[in-house]
Amino acid sequence: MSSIIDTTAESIRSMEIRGAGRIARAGAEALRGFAETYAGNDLASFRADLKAAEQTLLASRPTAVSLWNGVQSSLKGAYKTESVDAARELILANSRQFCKRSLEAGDMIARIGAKRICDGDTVMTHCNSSMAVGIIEEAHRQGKEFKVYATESRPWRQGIITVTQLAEAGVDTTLIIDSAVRSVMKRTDKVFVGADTVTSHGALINKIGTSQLALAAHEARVQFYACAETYKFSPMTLYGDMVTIEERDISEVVRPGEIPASVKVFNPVFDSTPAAYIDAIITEMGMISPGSVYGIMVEQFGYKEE
Ligand code: RUB
Repeated sequence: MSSIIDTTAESIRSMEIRGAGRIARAGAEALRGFAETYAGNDLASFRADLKAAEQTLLASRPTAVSLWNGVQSSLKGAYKTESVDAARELILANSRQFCKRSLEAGDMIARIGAKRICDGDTVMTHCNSSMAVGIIEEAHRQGKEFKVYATESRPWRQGIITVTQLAEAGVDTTLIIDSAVRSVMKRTDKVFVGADTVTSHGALINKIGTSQLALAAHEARVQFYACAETYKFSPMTLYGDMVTIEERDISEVVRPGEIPASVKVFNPVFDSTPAAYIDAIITEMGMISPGSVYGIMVEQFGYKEE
């Protein structure tokens, strides 16, 4: 196996590379590296090695469909070429195009979402989403005056990354612990969170605890926005597939010997927020309702029972 594939898969698995957009681009870039450095000329061997690379990358983290879409976009047509060179050229072009579109989508989402932040607002965000942070930074760049509450996001504490990024950008930022969400929601106007996957019926799969923010926002009549490039829409959910919720090792939650050996630890790292709790999804195609995800998916992917 190509070392770039193994190294990237391991970096994604260990969360050295994390966040749904970043892992998608990392998957695409790894396939580019694989294609660029592939030495042989035998088409059958190339296809077998490419399949193994694809599977290694896809197995690295199970929940974010962005990774699947990044990998599949990069491989489009690559198993059907008549030579290794043709496949290589195709993968390089596909991968570059995916990464470019991914970054452009992020810029567009920042511009669209920033319009939703007004002077005097108090905004809440969860975990560390480059889309949500991008929107907040853009609104700040535009000179709007508002403040942000960011959750710690146990156990990985990605909230520390968020507050650092926002503070460096000059945003008025307050860190809160996850269990303060309902209490602080009373002084919040808008919530912006990222997405790992959006299903065909408009449910949002994102960092564990997102559904609690949504529930508290709903109770407090606070607007709740999911920020997602459309490559986070899951075509598999059109065909009825469930999204796999990743469970990670208990060592991320407790130290060895900290609790009695008989106690079990359950560590799911994503949860599902029903469409009914989402005011809008901010995409590069504009602000859409969760109910319109199905139509966009059918347009993008077509409907074909597999
Ligand atoms: C990160 C997380 C983010 C989404 C979107 O989880 O849930 O909200 O991935 O991120 P983890 P982005 O830290 O486990 O990867 O907007 O950057 O794509």
